[in-house]
Amino acid sequence: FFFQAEDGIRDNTRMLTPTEKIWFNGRFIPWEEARIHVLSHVVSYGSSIFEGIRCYATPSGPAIFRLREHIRRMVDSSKIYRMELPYSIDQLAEAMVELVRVNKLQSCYIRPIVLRGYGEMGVHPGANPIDIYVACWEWGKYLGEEALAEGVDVCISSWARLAPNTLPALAKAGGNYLNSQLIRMEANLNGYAEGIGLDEAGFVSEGSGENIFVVRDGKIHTPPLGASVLPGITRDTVIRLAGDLGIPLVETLIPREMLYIADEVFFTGTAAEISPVRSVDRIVVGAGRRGPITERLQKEFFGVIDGLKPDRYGWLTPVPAGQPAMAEK
Ligand code: PPE
Repeated sequence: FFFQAEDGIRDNTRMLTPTEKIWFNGRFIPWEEARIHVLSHVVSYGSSIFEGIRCYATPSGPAIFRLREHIRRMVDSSKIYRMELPYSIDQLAEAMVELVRVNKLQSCYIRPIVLRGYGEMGVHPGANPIDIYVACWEWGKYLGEEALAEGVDVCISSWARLAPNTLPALAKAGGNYLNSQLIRMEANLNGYAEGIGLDEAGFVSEGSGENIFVVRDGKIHTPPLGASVLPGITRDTVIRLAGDLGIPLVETLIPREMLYIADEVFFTGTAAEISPVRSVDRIVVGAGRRGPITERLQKEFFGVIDGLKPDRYGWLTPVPAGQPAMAEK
């Protein structure tokens, strides 16, 4: 055996519950048929890019949060990796709306994946096809049910984030998540909910699957894109909401010890939403529970996504009820 202790992350809440259909290269196929060959380029070389998008149940039906912004980041990721996408942003948006509709879900997590497929072997992607899949399923709270109210205990990882000029952090590529896996496994094994990666220079970068924000004296700080962070859609959302609420916010380099002396720390992400952090390296952050600025931002955020506050930025794409417009082939 390689390992001394149970890592405590094998819980049932992560088990996938299949839905009916998955979108594959322009048509819907049954969930079970969305398979790839083991010698597909992506398996050996990590050549995939993906997105994570949430669809929320609102009083007027299901609505996808910031769909176009997610698709735009997917297009950006594919451009960085020289993967030509054979579909337009409009076609991809329509596919995702239809996917939620054919699977008859009120709320779900949507996972588009672009991968280099099967054909040639070798590092150079060559003539391997670029295949696009979009799946969706019901996904609960990422860092546990209580996390949104109580906050989570986190640590600084001994693993650093991707250094510039190694793997591009602005791309949401499958391969980047090897780094995330190391961070997350180490943190969970040591009894923390999540780990925070520092950038190559030693400044705070982000969590294994979340951006990070630090509050001190009423001002919010978040690392700039140059600190090896993913340009998070929720990060952008919080920046906009803080502006609206008149809370000062700066994108600036954050030294590690700033986390220890912060009044509030919180994560943002599609899966994690806005999750407070109550301790870092066993040092209590602020009062050791969700702080007032975190709570105000959560209220605003959940107000919009639950359809209870006006969608003043047009962030919600409704999923119309009724017969699917796109043929189910
Ligand atoms: N940083 C990383 C490394 C990251 O993976 C995410 C999302 C974010 C920041 C926040 O980005 P955004 O979702 O656009 O606000 N992580 C996705 C995948 C999580 C997973 O375990 O899979 C997510 O939250 O959907």
